[in-house]
Amino acid sequence: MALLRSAVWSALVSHKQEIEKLHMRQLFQEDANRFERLSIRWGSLMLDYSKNRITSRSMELLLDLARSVELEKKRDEMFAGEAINSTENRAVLHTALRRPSGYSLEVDGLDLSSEIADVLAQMKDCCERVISGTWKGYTGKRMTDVVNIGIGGSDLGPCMVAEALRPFAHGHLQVHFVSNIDGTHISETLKKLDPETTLFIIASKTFTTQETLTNAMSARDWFLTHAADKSHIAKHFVAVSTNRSKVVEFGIDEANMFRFWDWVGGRYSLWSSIGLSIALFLGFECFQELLNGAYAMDEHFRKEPLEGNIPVLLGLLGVWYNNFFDVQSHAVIPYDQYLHRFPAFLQQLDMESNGKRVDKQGNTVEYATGPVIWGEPGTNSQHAFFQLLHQSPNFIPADFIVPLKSRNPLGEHHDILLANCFAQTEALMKGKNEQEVRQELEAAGYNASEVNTLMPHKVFPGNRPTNTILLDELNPYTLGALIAMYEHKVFVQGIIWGVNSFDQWGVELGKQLAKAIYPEIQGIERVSCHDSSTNALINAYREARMKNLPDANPQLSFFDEI
Ligand code: G6Q
Repeated sequence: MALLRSAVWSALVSHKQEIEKLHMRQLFQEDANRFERLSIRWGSLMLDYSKNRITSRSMELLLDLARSVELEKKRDEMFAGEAINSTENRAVLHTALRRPSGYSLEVDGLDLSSEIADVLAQMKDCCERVISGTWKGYTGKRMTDVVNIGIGGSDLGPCMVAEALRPFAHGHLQVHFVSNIDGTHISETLKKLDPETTLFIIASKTFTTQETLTNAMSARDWFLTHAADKSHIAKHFVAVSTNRSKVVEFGIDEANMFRFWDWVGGRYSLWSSIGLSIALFLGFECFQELLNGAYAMDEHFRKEPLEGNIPVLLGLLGVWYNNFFDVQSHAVIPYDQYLHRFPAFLQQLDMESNGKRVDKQGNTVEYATGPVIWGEPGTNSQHAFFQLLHQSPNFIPADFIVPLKSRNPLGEHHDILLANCFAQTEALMKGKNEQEVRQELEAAGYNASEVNTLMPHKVFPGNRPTNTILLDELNPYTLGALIAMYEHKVFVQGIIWGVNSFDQWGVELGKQLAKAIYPEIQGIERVSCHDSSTNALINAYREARMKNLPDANPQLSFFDEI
């Protein structure tokens, strides 16, 4: 592999061996300006990356690595609309969705700026009518609830943003997200709703996704059992899709379809009309602010020299640990309850983008292409898995995301929250050595034998890297910037690893096999055509199903026909 054989890669391998034993404690002691050197203030966001296992030389080499793969050229190709999604022969232009209109860029013969502006105007109009109550349901009542039915990229982004920005909601509408094919998800959601005042958004780029269409059909059935007349669907169902004919086939009025385009990847689509649920819940102005924040980060990513470029630095630090320290996971810990879905959103963004086993040319890669992303809000996570972050044999880098201002300034809560956050990054960096543990135990009155027994358990190795991302506050603008920051970080890493970050063939096989198994589950014959494990599992369910649903008949469902 060219990357592994490159001079800069070898230099990084040697450099890692040289600095492996260096402790960050020592690096901080030796350099009073370490924070100044290794932090960036960018508007209302600050990145502190000083608590990483790096020296100036590490950063020089990592930046050389970025240059060696022509990162800047490839970044510009993405912004210019080149078909960088090579396996699907598509441009990757989620950045165009947040760019102020008036630019000139054509894709597939369409003028992007005016296309996007048209859809934004349609979204704005819809928001105004629904929020003001001029959009009426079939009995003349205003809408009180919006249900977004979608999955993956058509769910995770909007759901995460709606949760994160809940304090900005105008309060005239509640929003709900249904994604799981498990009937529990839609059933429990519908229990809370009144069909006369509920607006469903069927959000599906392809409009062929089994889970979404099944949930949409169930929502439509539920609606029609109350509304009776199919003509009422037009007042209660809208669609967000690239597939006009399937939307119409489903029975949704074409006027209620919000389009988007092939050059918007699912996990990058919250900026498109897939964000309609966000705009309805928060108001169109907030949605526009989200776009503005993301655009500002796009501009930073596009124009800032690499050494001061936040997504570039974050991407390189990830590569440093993933490829040179063989670290296989990365934690994301938001110190903000409103960001509780952020790690789940990032899991898809990062792992679906770069979890690839071949490079763009189809060659098997011989290096890791991305860690497992996981996390939970602080401080809950401190009482759950931080034990492993502090004392497991292998270290796990972590991002701490921290709004300085609380939306709920209640007593001492925010001070305590932030004290915990800063204490954790300090503890992870410094650790507690044998001498410190010994002194502490002796001071507490333990005898020599007790000290020796307890000591190994109480030592913290430290030297565990973290990035801290401070936001002045969490608002639509800063959230937009934060999401775009991670999108570009993922892009940077994809370029270094040489993979296509914008396809997702890995999700296909399971879907194909599910289509094959589905009729077998409903059949009357025992299944014997798979491996013994799969046969046994299918048959166990078939038998349970026959007992639980004796009247169930094999039936064709909507998605068999598509
Ligand atoms: C995202 C993926 C995937 C996709 C869902 C939903 O990048 O492509 O998560 O968003 O499978 O697809 P539809 O929007 O087509 O229903």
